Amino acid sequence: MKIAIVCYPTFGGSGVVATELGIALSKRGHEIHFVTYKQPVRLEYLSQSIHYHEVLVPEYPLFHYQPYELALSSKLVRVVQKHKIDLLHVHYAIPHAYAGYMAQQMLKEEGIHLPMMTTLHGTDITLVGSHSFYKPAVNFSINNSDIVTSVSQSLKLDTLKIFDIKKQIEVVPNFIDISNLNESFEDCKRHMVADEDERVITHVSNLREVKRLEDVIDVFYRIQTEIKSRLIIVGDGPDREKASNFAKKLGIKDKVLFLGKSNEVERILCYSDLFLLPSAKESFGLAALEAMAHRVPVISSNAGGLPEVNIDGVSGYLSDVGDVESMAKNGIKILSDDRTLNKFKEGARKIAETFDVDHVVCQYEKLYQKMI
Ligand code: GMT
Repeated sequence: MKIAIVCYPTFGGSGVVATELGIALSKRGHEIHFVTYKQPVRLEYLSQSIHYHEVLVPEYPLFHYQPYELALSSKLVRVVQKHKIDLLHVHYAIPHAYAGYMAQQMLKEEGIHLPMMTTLHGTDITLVGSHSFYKPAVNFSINNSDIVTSVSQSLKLDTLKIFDIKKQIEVVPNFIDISNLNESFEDCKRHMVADEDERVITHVSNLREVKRLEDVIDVFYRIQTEIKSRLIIVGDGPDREKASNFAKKLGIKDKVLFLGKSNEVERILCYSDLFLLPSAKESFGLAALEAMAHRVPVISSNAGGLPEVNIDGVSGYLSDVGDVESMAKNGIKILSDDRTLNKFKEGARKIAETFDVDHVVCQYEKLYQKMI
């Protein structure tokens, strides 16, 4: 099949999933066309079966806001016509499903039918999409997609609760390509961040309010009073400074390392002993799954789809949002001796294997078949 994929090309989970899906589909013989404003960060190689089409939005003095949706839908029309695309798969409803619908309508005028699948990722529903500024347009574009998928059962229920949805929503979970993990670093350079006798605790996100960065710092603060450890924070975002100030206030600034945005997450996970994800909302928690695939147990909140990914007592532990005391207690339990830590490391990997790409990509392929 010839598939056009629209996504955000940044470090966010929805863009990562869309990119990994495109790569996996290309390996299975499909021709993939990414249509977005920048080459996706995880898309390292272009080839005969993976193409990238850049959406350009020229500046014009009249525009206070550049009309990205217009440029995207026009680009989609051209890509579909030129490459004889069979179907469109948009990731993150805003504004992709809306632009996809417009492209569909324009192509229809020319007698071209372009089926569209919309995958809901989380904040497009629970945070941004539910705002009255966007809600009618999001509701409309979900109802006008040929197939709608969500990345967890919890997100499906949230969507049905928040919007007036007249369509069936299929749950297709996020995935990880276990066979393609980079696990055999000769030297993952652990010594550059921690001493031999310290545990390494990691958090990876875009450091936004929803990730509850202060809880990350607080949980770490409590753990390090009992277990010699260090906190590595990967990613960048608006809450970085606040979190750094909080670490300073607690007197642990020298034990917390902010690494910023990184393409080396796998190398960092290779020496991590524990992953923290205390989010207020999390439709799935791809960052947690990536940690688990690298045998890193997860201490998370029980928000949204996290209980579908992080299995309490096996791959880590779940606590109520904001219950830093319970999170710290569970972290200490996991880190206190090597035997327990290794048991959780294996548990994390076992659960991650159930989300392997091979179990998931075929679900998308079946839905594509149904759609065309
Ligand atoms: O939350 C983020 O950091 C980014 C956001 C995105 O849209 O890229 O992530 C959402 O989609 C991911 C991929 O499906 C999920 O793993 C995240 O849980 C989800 N984030 C939220 O629901 C807050």
